[in-house]
Amino acid sequence: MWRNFWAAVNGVISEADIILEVVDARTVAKTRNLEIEDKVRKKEKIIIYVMNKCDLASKAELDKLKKILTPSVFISCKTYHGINLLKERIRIEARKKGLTKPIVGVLGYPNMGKSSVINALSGTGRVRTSSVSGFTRGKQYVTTRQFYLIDTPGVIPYGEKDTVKNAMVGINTISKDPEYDTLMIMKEYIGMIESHYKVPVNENKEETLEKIAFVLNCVKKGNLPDTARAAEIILKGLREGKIKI
Ligand SMILES: Nc1nc2c(ncn2[C@@H]2O[C@H](COP(=O)(O)OP(=O)(O)OP(=O)(O)O)[C@@H](O)[C@H]2O)c(=O)[nH]1
Ligand SMILES: [Mg+2]
Repeated sequence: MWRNFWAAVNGVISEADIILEVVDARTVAKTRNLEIEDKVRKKEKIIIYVMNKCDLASKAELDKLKKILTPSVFISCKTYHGINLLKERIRIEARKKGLTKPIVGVLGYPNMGKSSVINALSGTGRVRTSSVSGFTRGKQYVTTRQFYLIDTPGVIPYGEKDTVKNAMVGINTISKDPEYDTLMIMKEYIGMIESHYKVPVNENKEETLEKIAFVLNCVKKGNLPDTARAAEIILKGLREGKIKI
């Protein structure tokens, strides 16, 4: 993990010609980082918004976003949707600056798919990916015929503690308190988890979690609901897109 987040981010921005900000297409507003965007602009570098995991997002939402953020490319590293468009977009932006082989830095929160984007762009499994957030530990350089790519560890800026966001999109895959995180998500996104498990929405979220535990067959001795285990399953379902955001 980078010790000094901003020093590291600044370093990559200085080094690169183009920055790909990788965000989760399901929750773009929550997974983009305005401070990073501001720094990229101040250094007069080019930013391309890369909405990844669009295989998990709703098309109507994506169409709306397309108009707001430019230049943006919607991709899926799972289905390879949009990868050629992304390559083309990088080439177009590079040409505007007179560059033939640009240095492309990839930034974003943990678990957004930065390393997967590098692999998709290079056409090889050059860097390792993982469903555990905070997997990439240091900067990694990958050279392809067209680009110099820099993979970076996704880091949450110090002080940012949006539990709901972090748990829901897997920015933080190792939750310190899965039950608490799940209850908070249920409070913020009324009905999202309930409708997936076909249980009624109830003011009392603890009761709902108990019901879901039974649905999931998470039961402890004495036929008691194992809400901690149920919460872990729910958070995993959200991260992996099984539960629709
Ligand atoms: N469904 C889906 N999953 C994806 C996609 N891209 C990446 N993933 C998954 O998301 C997880 C994180 O991917 P990584 O590429 O390791 O993410 P990262 O941003 O490099 O993560 P850190 O190195 O931890 O910061 C992995 O389990 C990937 O398989 C995508 O387009 N769709
Ligand atoms: Mg990575």
